[in-house]
Amino acid sequence: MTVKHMTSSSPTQALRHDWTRDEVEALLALPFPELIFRAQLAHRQYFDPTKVQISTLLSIKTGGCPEDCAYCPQSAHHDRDKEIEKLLPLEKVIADAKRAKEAGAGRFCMGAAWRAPKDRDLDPVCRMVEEVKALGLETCLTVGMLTPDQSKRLKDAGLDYYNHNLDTSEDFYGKIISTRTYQDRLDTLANVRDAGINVCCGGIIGMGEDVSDRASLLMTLANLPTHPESVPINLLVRVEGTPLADEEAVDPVTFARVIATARIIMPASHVRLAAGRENMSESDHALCFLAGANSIFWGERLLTTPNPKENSDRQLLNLLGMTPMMEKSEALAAS
Ligand code: SAM
Ligand code: DTB
Ligand code: SF4
Repeated sequence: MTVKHMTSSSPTQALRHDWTRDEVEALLALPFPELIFRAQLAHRQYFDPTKVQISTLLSIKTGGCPEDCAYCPQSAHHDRDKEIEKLLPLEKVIADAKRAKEAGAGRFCMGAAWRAPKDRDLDPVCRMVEEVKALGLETCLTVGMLTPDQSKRLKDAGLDYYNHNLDTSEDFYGKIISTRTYQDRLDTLANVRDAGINVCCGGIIGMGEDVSDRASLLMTLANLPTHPESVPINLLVRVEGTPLADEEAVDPVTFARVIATARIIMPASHVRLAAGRENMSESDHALCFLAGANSIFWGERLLTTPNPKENSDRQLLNLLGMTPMMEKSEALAAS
């Protein structure tokens, strides 16, 4: 039996880019049932709420990164005895992408532990993008800061999405990263957007930020000239050896509030329940989907840390009566 999802009865609202921090903070603080109701109305204006976009990650260059991001297991600044890997060979990337496609992924996201690629690094990366695209997968890349020219080269290679997170509020940023500025991040996002590549940009919850930092991050994302097409909301993976290893855990309702608020203020974007799913129960996941998340990473590894196995994600989607969104056209009217 096919069940058509109920759409919202109100007409689609225009996308807003003038949110204030107070407005976003007020959404985050709504009584939970009211917040979830509003998020569901927003979700149904643009998407089938039973569909989930599926991406798979591959770390194409792991470890030894010169940046000092306090959350990241790949930073060379943290005292971690981890092996540094060189850029993966093209054949390995193609084999992994084929496997991801067979497992049901629609998008393949390649990440490198670089501050910014050198121009010569981009030659092999462009080949990877071309070959993954030729398999019929959407391509996504996250390799650090990009110049306008580098962004254009990647667009010409067939890159569909570029992931570059703002991670937190501008005020809190300096407590987490000292080797680059918030403006550096915004500049790369503008270069990527100007090159005609879709933007994937979000942040991390659970780094010791307060509720006004969360509001400020979400406000900045929604007030970009165009909403990011994908908004990954990561729950901090507390990795031993990183400065944030002992941060306090965030409760599932607080996390779902962030997802619901992102859904309300960026209703046409894919909101991804990104890192941090490994320790979430089925009901925690359900809460996030009810709050408007409609994208996940699929496959047993994120970049360096574990993610739920495909089989347990299949069981989860079956339990919830949800199915993978295979076609871009399945987003009803995403901008
Ligand atoms: N080096 C590039 C950069 O920083 O843009 C690309 C790779 S970086 C690992 C991609 C993103 O992963 C970061 O922006 C951050 O949001 C997320 N991330 C890294 N470590 C994380 C952790 N321990 N928990 C949650 N998210 C994390
Ligand atoms: C994003 O927002 N989350 C992904 C992806 N974009 C590149 C990365 C999560 C990394 C988690 C820590 C790790 O596995 O190393
Ligand atoms: Fe490097 Fe990216 Fe990790 Fe920061 S988040 S240390 S830039 S790999």
